[in-house]
Amino acid sequence: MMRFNTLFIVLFVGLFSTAQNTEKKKDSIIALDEVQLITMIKKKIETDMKMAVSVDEFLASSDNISFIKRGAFAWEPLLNNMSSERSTITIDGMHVFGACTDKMDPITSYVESNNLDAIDIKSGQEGNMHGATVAGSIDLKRKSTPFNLPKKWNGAYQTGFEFNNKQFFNLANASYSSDKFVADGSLAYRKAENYSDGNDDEVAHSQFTKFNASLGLAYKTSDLSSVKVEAIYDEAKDVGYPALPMDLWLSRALITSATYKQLFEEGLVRAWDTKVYFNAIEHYMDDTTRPENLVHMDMPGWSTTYGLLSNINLQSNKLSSEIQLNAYNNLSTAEMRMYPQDRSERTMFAYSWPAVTTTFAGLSINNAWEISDQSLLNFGGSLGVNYNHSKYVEFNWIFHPGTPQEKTRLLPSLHAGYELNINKFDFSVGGGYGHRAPSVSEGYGYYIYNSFDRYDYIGNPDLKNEISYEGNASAGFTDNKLSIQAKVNYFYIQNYIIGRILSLGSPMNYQSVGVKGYTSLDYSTLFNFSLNGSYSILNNLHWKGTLTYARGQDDNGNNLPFIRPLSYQTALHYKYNRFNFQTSINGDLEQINYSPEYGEDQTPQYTIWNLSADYTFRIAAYRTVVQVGAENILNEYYSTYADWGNIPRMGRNIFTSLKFNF
Ligand SMILES: [Cu+2]
Repeated sequence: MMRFNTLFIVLFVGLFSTAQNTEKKKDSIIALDEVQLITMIKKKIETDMKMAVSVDEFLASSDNISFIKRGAFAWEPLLNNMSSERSTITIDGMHVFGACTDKMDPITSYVESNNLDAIDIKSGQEGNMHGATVAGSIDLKRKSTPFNLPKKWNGAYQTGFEFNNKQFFNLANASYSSDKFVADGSLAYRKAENYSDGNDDEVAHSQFTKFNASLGLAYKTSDLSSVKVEAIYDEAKDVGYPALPMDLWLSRALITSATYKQLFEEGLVRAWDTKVYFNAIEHYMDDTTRPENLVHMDMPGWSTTYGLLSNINLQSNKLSSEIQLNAYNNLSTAEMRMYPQDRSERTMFAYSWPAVTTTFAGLSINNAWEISDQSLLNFGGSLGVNYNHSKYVEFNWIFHPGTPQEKTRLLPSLHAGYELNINKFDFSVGGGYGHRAPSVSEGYGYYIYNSFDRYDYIGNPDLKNEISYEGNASAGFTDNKLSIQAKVNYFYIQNYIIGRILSLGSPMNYQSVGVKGYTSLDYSTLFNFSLNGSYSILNNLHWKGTLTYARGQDDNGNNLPFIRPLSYQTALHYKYNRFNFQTSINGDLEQINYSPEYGEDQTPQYTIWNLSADYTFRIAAYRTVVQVGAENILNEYYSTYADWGNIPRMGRNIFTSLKFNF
């Protein structure tokens, strides 16, 4: 993969030619990139507690996201308490698929907080815009500087140190904006050593190193049109996964795209965006750092995706619509090579992903109809065709003799929701229906070792589509001091895909206790509830709180795994002159509804207390913020319901950061 190195140099040169800046005033500009006809929730990529967060830490601040953690790096996001196969995770609508059979590399691990502008999370079938889903969608929105800003150069540099794992990070981003030309670039580097838990014991194999660079160049081809090319290069090296029996030696991603955007001043069609994209990921695991392994396995994986995305925005008097065509082709291959400890001779070779092609094409339509000043109806649907092909089908034939090499599925989706605003109250109610295809592992995986329940997993190409029926509702109250909002959703998922013990076959990994095959349960149900409140106690003193509860059960009334117990967060924010002080307490109650059948044990309750302070000042013309804080101040020893193998979380962590805005 020589092209990675060339690209790296191009990015580097590109960035250093754009390294000085002035302050950003984006709000006053009406620009090409600001046209968004269907409203989106936009958030700044920082949390109340911490201004220098990782993408994972930022996502964690959303109340419908939880995480499976296999260490300190690359957490697997769970949307609505469902595993990542059930959501579509995209970068600006582009599909990127991880190359690790053990989920060491969710897509969120290939971006950085300084090349993102926002994360757009949609629950359930409302998230069908980028493809078939059950849980919803997470779209990572990259920074996109508008044309013709009053100040041509903008940027920021952020550095910091976290004491617990000696993490040192440097994040820089810069943009140039002129009448005809825009450039956006970012560089990020993080290096961390092993972290320590609440007993001050070092958690071995929890270090990581990550480098990320991105570049976007846009050119205005006419008053109302532009072209843009973008690239992200990400490299993670020497990443430990304390909860897994192996680590990561190297993971590299190249994510590229070219976009043509046309705006229209009048008429029904207001904007038309077309993007072609390519991304390639390579992933090399390493278990030679673990002396306890008697047999070594190399398990490299590769994932390559080509795609097309075309989006039209339509606007008539009271109705705005978005129509999107998604098409992509992905090839996922993973190998398993086994060696005895002296590595002199290879003893076994298998494809854990037998070169599986997934080709998807789908059309989605979403509409927002303003019925009156108080009420809005959102409705939409999509239809997709999903095609799979397994090149080395003989690996699938071992457990599913004679299964066809190819499989085509139709994936429909429908949703509708009604929103009502009366004075200070708002209400919504909605429903959805949708199918998803099994993932590559669920359909075609071969002996994928799951260290959580210690079974080897076998895919089943003949699995039925998972079918979701969903209902949701919310109610809220907002005035200038108090805001309170309650949300619920309920999913009834037919043909729910999960691993079940197979009587045939013997385990291949020496740690594993048996073989599980992916099968469909008749159905499963999932319920999610959240309550959010905020209150302005004084002008400069604010309170915020969140409570979430979820329940998941299979068709026998048994608990589903990785369902978050009752959890809470409460935070106070105080502003004094140029100082900000924040403190928060968060925790989960005891996990009552755990699932021994799927490898879970009961997790006790925990409470974490955090504190931070920041100060804003100027160094010459540069607005500078310095922050100091501590997470888990009381050094509590804990692990959560979703910590793989009950690995303990980080103990007390003092963090510092400094940010200059140019
Ligand atoms: Cu891996």
